[in-house]
Amino acid sequence: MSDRKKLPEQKQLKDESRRKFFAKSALLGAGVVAAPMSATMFASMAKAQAAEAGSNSATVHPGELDEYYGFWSGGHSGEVRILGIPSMRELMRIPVFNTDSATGWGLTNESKRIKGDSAHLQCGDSHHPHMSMTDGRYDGKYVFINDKANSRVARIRCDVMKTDKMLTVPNVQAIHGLRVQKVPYTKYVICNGEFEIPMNNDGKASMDDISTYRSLFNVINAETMEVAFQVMVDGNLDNTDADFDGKYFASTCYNSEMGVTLGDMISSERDHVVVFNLPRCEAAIKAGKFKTYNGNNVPVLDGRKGSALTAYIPVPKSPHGLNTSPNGDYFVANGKLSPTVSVISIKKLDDLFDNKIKPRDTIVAEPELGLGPLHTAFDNRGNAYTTLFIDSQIAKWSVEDAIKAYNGEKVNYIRQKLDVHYQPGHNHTSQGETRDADGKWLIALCKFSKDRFLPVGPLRAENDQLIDISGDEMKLVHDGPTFAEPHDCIIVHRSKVKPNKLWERNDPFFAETIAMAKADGVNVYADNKVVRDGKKVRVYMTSIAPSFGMTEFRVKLGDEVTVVITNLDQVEDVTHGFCMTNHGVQMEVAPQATASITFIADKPGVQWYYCNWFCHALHMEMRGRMLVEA
Ligand code: CUK
Ligand code: CUA
Repeated sequence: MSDRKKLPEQKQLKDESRRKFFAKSALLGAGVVAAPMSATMFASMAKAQAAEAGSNSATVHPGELDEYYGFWSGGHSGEVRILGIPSMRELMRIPVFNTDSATGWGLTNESKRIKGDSAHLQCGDSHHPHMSMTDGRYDGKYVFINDKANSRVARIRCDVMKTDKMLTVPNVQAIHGLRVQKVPYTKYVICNGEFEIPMNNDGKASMDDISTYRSLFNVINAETMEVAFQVMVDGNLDNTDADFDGKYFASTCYNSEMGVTLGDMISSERDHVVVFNLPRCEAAIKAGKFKTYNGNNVPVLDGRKGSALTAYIPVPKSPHGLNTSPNGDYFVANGKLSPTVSVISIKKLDDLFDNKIKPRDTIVAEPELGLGPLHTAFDNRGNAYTTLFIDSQIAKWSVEDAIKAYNGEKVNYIRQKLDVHYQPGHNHTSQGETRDADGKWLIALCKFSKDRFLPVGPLRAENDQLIDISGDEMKLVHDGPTFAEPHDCIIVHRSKVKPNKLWERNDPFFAETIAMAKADGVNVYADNKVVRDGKKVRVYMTSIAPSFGMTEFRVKLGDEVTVVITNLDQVEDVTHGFCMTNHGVQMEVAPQATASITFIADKPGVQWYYCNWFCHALHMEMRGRMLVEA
């Protein structure tokens, strides 16, 4: 990962025009109307440069809306972020596996219920946000995200943009690659268990005999968010994607040796892509041909080499990304340690599963693109865009020409290589994982920003670069600093997403809290009431800008207090908050929502609570007292 000697393309361009400008101003003579002249000239220079940037405009003027929603993984921050594309403005953060101070995610009772058995975990590592689809097109319903750190999968409801389901996947460690079934609809979310472990992993089975370690492919029901079944494989899995026929899933495997040290993991020359035959897997489950492990009842199919449920296609060692072309013809496995990507013809998989051809016969191209190919994205004109991690470039190449070259024709399949800054991991094109790939924008998620932004200490931002791919040439148009760590993102046309403006009063998100109120004889929409139940106190109050329905309530020292707030405001964007000072209690209460939080009243005397989401000119005055009797 050496520094680039050559200046990046865009920088060269800027420096050149700057040099020309300085030459001109030198001719005009120093000091003569220098200030107004330079301002004007800089402005016209900027305009000229913007005009060079293809037919797409990345400029979104103040007050204008973006054409696309971007859903970004927040990496080891554990969250998901929403960006506007092409402006790259960050619009929202959706806390998922993390604990969030502003919204109270991980603190409120509603969020703890959703986090379920993992509610005590405060961290996560989100990698792959992907939206549910119907007939291979985004349907705007859910975004799914994996947690590599704690082997979880979560679902975000796109009508409210909140996490509504979370699942800890059993029998595996580290859920990594995640995608959705594209056709006929997202019945299943598919994801890879990355780290291999003994089956069972109870500390009684041998931990020294590495040959007993296994990793599993996981198929999760997208509606119930329960594991439908798992498939045991040889090797450990990395990334995955689905076809456009509702038949095959494919995963890359980077450690077919099943080594536990780096040296072991990269010893053999070839690893493989595992293809899963969904109809056969579903039939095997129906026929009861599965086992269970670790004392749970999740059905596990045996898909190791030789199984009729899977096919193993050898590819150069340590492949990483796995991407389906939007025309549904190919799975592309990205080489990582090999400068190549392997193009698998999905049409040939039927023959492979019927043993009519050999696994390598499904490979129709293996173009050499450059050093460290990690992920590939597609436009709607037959081009693929592959990140080259080591070369710090995006390689644009023609899939059909790569196939011709593989068949011995003398063609150059490389269309262009563009410098990015620096070391890109994932990339993604606008709607490029769906039938609606439109070939307008490409995002390169660069792992290092180095000299691209003002230095901010030893820890640096990463760099999400926006690239205009609408013309014949890729043009870099924007540098976007981001915090840890966008592994992956999707770009969804705004017509696909229809978020609510207010909460619906019957939303399941807080239904259990409403049920608790009912049992207490409280109508949360009208009543302000304190209910005592032994040492437990439930405080129900309404909020309407700029006041809480209750300006004081009394409890006893040591009581367990649950505060339930219902926001009666019906005005868009008037969110209230609730913070009990000195108690680590803070939460969001959006318009028409009910939210609750539980804590111990462990400090005697007057304890002020206040609204911490700015809601009114008298927002500072929106507060009240908890009176704690010792
Ligand atoms: S992985 Cu991060 S660069 Cu988790 Cu999709 Cu490839
Ligand atoms: Cu209510 Cu601020």
